[in-house]
Amino acid sequence: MSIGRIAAVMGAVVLAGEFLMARQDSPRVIYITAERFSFSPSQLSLRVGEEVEFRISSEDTSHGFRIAGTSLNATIPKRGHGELAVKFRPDHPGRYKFECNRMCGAGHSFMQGVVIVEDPTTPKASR
Ligand SMILES: [Cu+2]
Repeated sequence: MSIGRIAAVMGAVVLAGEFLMARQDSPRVIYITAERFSFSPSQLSLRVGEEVEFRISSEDTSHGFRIAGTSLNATIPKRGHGELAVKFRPDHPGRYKFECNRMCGAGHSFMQGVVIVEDPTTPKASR
């Protein structure tokens, strides 16, 4: 098999992968639990351009969910009153802090986490 032939086969495999990803009609769902005074999980890994849906429920009172540096700023209903469902698609790689933005008690200011957004096209060695 010539080098050119191998490259053509690899290209076809990459295209097939992108086609499959584009065909997914529903975004990846990430479930998060909010509870005085933490989110679980508190560290989320996303890829640039990947749309996800956060489904966040509270174990106690109403909380907030705000991702710094983005327009995402929403309220998580209190336990037994359903869940917050919001879609999110990060445009840029980076570390985005998220936090509760509703005063929920003494430890409110500790209620935070981080979304780590990576660009899958950037080789790890160059970062
Ligand atoms: Cu709070």
